[in-house]
Amino acid sequence: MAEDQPPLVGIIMGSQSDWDTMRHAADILEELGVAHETRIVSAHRTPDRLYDYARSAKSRGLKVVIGGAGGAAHLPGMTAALTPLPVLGVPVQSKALSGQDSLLSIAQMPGGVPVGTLAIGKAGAKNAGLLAAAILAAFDEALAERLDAWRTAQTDAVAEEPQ
Ligand code: RP5
Repeated sequence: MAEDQPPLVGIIMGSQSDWDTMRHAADILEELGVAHETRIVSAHRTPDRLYDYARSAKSRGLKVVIGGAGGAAHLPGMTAALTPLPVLGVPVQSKALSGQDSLLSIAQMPGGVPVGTLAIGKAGAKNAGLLAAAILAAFDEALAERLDAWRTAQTDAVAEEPQ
């Protein structure tokens, strides 16, 4: 369904090595039928690609950008500096510091340039997908109903007693 539509959410990540984490954002958007694209865009290794991506994101029809990076994780912040779109940041769990470095790099933005920072790792990527969907759902009743159904199914799946 969503594959035929122009992407509304851009999922970008600093490296191929981030995909294991960031695919959880893509999976949720897929499940909810939200058209999205995925790209490797590194703030440090491909700065021109970052500039082009962020500068053109809005005019290409994207509504939300999810950026995931680890270590000196400047990707979400630099993206937020270059686009007026809402940017959600996912701190990828780094080897050296378990993602504490990523978290602080993404969360500690200067006032005036916001990045909506999620949790470290898989939970953060999943929640970034859900949050992007919730932002879009404010203007899309059909998506709001799918998101409600997803949340109800999650609630119903919680057993009262451990097995
Ligand atoms: C960051 O450096 C990426 O976001 C990644 O999390 C981290 C390590 O990248 P690789 O050395 O695995 O490519 O830019």
